[in-house]
Amino acid sequence: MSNLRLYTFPGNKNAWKAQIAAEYVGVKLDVPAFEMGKTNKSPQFLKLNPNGKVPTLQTPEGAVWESNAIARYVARLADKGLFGVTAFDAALVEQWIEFSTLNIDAPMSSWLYPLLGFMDYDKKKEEAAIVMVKKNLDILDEYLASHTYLVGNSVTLADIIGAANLYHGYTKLFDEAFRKDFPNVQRWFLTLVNQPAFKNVMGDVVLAKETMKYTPKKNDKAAPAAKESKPAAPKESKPEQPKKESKPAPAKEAAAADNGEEKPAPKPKDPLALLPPSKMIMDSWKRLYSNTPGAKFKEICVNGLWNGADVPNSPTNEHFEGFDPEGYSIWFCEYKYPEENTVNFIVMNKVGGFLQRIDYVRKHAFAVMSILKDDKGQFPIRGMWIFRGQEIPAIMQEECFDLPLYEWTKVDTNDAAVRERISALLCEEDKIDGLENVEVKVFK
Ligand SMILES: N[C@@H](CCC(=O)N[C@@H](CS)C(=O)NCC(=O)O)C(=O)O
Repeated sequence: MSNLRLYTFPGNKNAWKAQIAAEYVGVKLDVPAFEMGKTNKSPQFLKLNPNGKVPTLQTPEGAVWESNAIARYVARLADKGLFGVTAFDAALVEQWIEFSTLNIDAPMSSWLYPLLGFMDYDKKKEEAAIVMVKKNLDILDEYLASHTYLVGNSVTLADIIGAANLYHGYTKLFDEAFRKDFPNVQRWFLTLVNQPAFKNVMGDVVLAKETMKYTPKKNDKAAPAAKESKPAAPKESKPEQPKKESKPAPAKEAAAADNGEEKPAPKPKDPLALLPPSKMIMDSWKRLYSNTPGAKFKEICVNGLWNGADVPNSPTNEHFEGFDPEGYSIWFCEYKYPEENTVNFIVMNKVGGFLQRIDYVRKHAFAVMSILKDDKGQFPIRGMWIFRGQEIPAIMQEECFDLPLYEWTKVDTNDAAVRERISALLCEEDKIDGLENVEVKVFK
């Protein structure tokens, strides 16, 4: 047992910086069990690092976060030359750390993250990022033409951080043709990652066969060709497009209609507000869902969905009237490309991003999205949604580019098996469809 605990998910190149430094200085870093999105958002973790990010190092004196700071701290725990020998060496180590972080890691992240689904893809931004990466690799390549390591004649923290920062480049982005332009950087990188201290942490490094490419999804707004096309219609229904008159009138027209007096354009009408009134109030359902204590969840909330229920702890003694199949519909959804979902926190970000992007439909929708785990190491995403009306709200069909990535099935709410599955999803049961229920995100 060490008195240093490094919080990270496995394979985090930012955590490797400290882990490789620890190999050189002969220090042990414990890596506790960690679940992205859970461990790092817990109150205990946020006391260590209010950013909720990893890596974070817990030491007897307190916590350190930011991977370079953690690596510097670890590298100073014993003098093994990781900052060189002289003050000038130490300055060069810092120089190359800054260069690698700001001039290589930053543009490389702008290139890579959209390909991994962390950010929206933009071809122009990708091109600009590649230009920056190449420009800075040129500088590094020229320097390494006459230097074995970045500073002095042995490995320093600059090499450790530099190589960690290039890991995703060499394994995902730089194909053979790209690598050929930077022979000295490649020689230096391969020398480092084949050192036992690096290998113990990083494992075998396999160079990219081809450059990871952006694969536009059908109707993805980032894909230029898909811009004009509409999302695919859900499986069992043809959703209505919003009526023309629901679009805002241009400001000029509105002003003209008012005898030349300037007037702001009218707000677009909400087509769902025009539906016949329903006894079921979406907000009331959400309060029932949120206020029901866990121990009584099935009895009060799930049962209440079908039969109505008093909302627990309601200061106004609110009663939820129960599901109204005429005013509302329930849908199951399933992500169509589970083979993409192999890293759990990326999948969680994918679902979290989807739900954040549809804030505009909150009044009319409720969802429980489960991230499951199958025996192929994939994370299927399946969920249940309640929508006002009989269709997926038209605004969502127009605006939401996540929608066509899922198969949508409107369900028969009188079917006992359907109700059973809705109950399992709402209750966040350990197994959904026989698969482990790893994480649940709720839209409410
Ligand atoms: N500049 C930071 C970056 C830390 C960071 O962004 N960590 C990501 C994982 S690579 C994270 O913990 N994200 C979780 C979140 O943002 O909720 C460092 O080098 O440590």
